Amino acid sequence: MSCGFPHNRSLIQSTQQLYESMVFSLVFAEVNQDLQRFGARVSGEILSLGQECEVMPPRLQQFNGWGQRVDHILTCPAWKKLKRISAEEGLIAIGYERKYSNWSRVYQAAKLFMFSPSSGMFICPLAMTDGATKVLELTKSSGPPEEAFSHLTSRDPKLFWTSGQWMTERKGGSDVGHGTETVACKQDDGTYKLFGFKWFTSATDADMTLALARIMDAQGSVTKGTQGLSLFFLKLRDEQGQLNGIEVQRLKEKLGTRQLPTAELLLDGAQAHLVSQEGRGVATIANMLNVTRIYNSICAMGFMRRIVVMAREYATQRFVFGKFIKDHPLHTQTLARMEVQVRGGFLLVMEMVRLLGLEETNMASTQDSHLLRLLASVAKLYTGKQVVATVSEGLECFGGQGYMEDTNLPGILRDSQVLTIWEGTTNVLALDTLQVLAKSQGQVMQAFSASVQEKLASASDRSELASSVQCLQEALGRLALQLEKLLGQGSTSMEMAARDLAYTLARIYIGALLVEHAAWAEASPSDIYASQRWCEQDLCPLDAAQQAGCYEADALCRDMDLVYEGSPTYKTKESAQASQKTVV
Ligand code: MFK
Repeated sequence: MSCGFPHNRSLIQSTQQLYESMVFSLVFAEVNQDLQRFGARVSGEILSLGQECEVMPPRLQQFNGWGQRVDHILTCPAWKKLKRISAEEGLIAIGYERKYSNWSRVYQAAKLFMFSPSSGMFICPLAMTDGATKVLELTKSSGPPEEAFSHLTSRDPKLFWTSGQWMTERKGGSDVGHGTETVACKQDDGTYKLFGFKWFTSATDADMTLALARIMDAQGSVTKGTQGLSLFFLKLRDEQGQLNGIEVQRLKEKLGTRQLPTAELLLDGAQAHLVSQEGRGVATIANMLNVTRIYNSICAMGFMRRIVVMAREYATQRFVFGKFIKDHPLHTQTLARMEVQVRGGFLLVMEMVRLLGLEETNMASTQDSHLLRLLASVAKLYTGKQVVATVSEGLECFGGQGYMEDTNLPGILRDSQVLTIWEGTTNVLALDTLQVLAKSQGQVMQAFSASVQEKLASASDRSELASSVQCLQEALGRLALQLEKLLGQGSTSMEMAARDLAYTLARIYIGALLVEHAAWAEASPSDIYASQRWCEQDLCPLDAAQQAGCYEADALCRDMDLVYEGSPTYKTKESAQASQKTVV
């Protein structure tokens, strides 16, 4: 009996693995067919609709011919068609129908990855729609929010709704706990009326939105800070098309994403429904943020893949200095470096989506859940930075043509720039990463290390990957050492290290994913090479900066002096403080 048990267990395990791989093959075959069909639609119909949106940006018609305030946001036919296509293709529905169980999110992300760089930024309303759907699914609110769920997940273009996400106010969009001034007044029927000013609302042609506000008590008081915020659902228009106590003040003039109607809104008694517990608005909308951050990363990878493919094909046609530019070694090296970034970032994004799928089908382990929370922030900040660098490099690959509007290339750079900003800037997300690590008291870091080690173990018998595995293991060791050191250095040092820490996590995790992928039986020699090239870079920038003394106590003072040398404002403040001290 005692020797039979392990034997039976391994038999059960291998039967289970066989079953899982059969299920996976069936899912893949079915999904792949749809992706092939969708690819043709993206490169034809969707691409030309996206381009039409770029040249026909939205307009605001504030008054009708009789001087009445109407605040109509006028979008072009192509924008409306993209909404219909999103419903038909199930771009949101796939994630919630869960026909392919935990793989549904991967399937959905693959379609979004294909759709996003051609979609004229329609990916933005989809991001917020998916995030809102997630919140409504989790909060299980009854009444209008419950009805909204079926619209958001509909495949019927006539029924399909998009959602907004209203967080940003005049004081900004990062510190919403202190910046939110919108108040909610309870009505006798249990609904609320919202009053306030939303400074940056994306895709304001949406059907509904989720918005943060402070509930005002009978004495007219509100609770300050994050714990005073609650989350509300509201429809933008009533059945007759009249705005719901909302005035559109103006559309924003933006560097990019001009296809999107982004507006400043005055809420003047907008009817709304509470969907979070009172005072739990931020924690509840965080579920939406995690989804929109994943979309942000998908969008970044979509743009990166698009520019690399375009630059690669151009290199086979552009003839200069006696040969095609593909035959110039330096140019090929430049493209190869970009290609490594795209392959690595893509694996990171898909891994995150795989984890999301597991979590939503109750198949995630604790390690998976910790990783998902960590990676959503790390991937957003890392891919947001990478896309700007890669697209900028990509434009350069076209020489002067990359700078010409009629090539449609500059628009990619403009649209990419927003990916570092919305849904949290790089530094806000770096601090969030720090918070995630600190709050879990080591569990998230443990999950990270264990996952990296598991991935590296899959390459243990591959000699061509040995040096990459070694580099990653060394980097993981240095990361652990530096984290321990930082713990003893205090909170200012920790904060100063946050960005380098997030970059270290990204580089090590992407490296592990590339190695795991390269160790796969069906990997190509280029997959192996890509993992080797990735691991040649500094995988632990945290270590290098710590060694250089960047996080030491006096580093902040020196950074301040360096940055503000010659600043008239800073000087004035300094002397004002000095004179105050003298007076005291
Ligand atoms: C292609 C993609 C297109 C996307 C289009 C979207 C366009 C929309 C444009 C915009 O709306 S831009 C607005 C961008 N603003 C942000 O992204 C917010 C940036 N700020 C943050 O991320 C802050 O960290 C945050 C406001 C979320 C919280 O700061 P606080 O007020 O200091 O709260 P705190 O104490 O950190 O968190 C409150 C609770 O939420 C805590 O839970 P507990 O109360 O239970 O302890 C946190 O653990 C939880 N929480 C915060 N972030 C979370 C989270 N939970 C899960 N996941 C997260 N990411």
